[in-house]
This record gives sequence, C-alpha cells and structure tokens, in this order.
Amino acid sequence: MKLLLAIVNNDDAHSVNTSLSREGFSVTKISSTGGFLMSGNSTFLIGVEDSDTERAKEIIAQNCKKREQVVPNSIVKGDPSALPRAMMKVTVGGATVFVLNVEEFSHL
Ligand code: 2BA
Repeated sequence: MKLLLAIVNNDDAHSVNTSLSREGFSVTKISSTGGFLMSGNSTFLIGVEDSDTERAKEIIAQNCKKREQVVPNSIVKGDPSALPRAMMKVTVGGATVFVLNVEEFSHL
C-alpha cells in the first residue's frame, strides 16, 4: 500500500477531490500553506493499493492546471524590504506528489 501526499493549488482542489472520490478513492484534504508564496494550497492524503497508484496520480494530473502568477521580486530574493518592488512571474499549479510506502494501515 502507498500513501500519496499531493499538494495542489486551491483553485484545483475541488475538482481533484470530487474526481478522486467519484472513482472510489478515499481522500483526506488538509488546508496548507506554500512556504514560498505563503498562500493557501491543499494537501491531499490518499491511501491506495499499489496497483491504483498510477491511476490516482493520473486523476490528480488531469485536474491540476499550471498557470503563471505575478509576485513581487522581493519574495524571490528573500528580502521583503527590497525596493523598488519589481514583479516577476512564477509558475504555480500542477501538483507536487510524494509517494510513500505504508507499513501498516488499520481502521480501529
Ligand atoms: P510554494 O512553496 O508556495 O511554491 C509555489 C511555486 O513557487 C512553486 O510551485 C514554484 O513554481 C515556485 N517556487 C517555489 N520556490 C521557489 C524559489 N525558491 N524560487 C523561485 N520559485 C519558487 P511548485 O513547485 O509547483 O510547488 C507548489 C507547492 O508545493 C509549494 O508552494 C509547496 O507548498 C509545495 N512543494 C513543492 N515542492 C515541495 C517540496 N520539495 N517539499 C514540500 N513541499 C513542496
């Protein structure tokens, strides 16, 4: 068994959630915050049989769109007081997925 940790943009979270559930995956959604942009995203915990891992990843990929976001250059340089605040584009969206081996799974 595997545990998928999938970090997705909040704009895609609803469709990821409903698409996974529709195909019978059990999902826990946690509200999270990206360390770089410091904006909200969603982290899904999905316990799956090994043979279903690829299908779960496929569903996540189908529902997560990459998009560009304009952020102050100072975020990128790590100096919030930097002036002038030039803007730059950062690619956001898609999904960041970790696949972990599960040692034990139980409903107690
Ligand atoms: P954030 O940390 O808010 O990052 C949002 C997007 O900003 C990233 O998208 C990436 O395109 C860009 N970015 C991040 N760090 C950067 C940097 N130092 N310089 C320039 N651009 C940077 P993604 O890579 O798709 O990541 C989306 C979210 O997934 C991240 O939100 C974070 O919450 C999570 N994430 C990504 N990689 C991770 C990792 N290795 N470990 C834990 N969480 C991760």
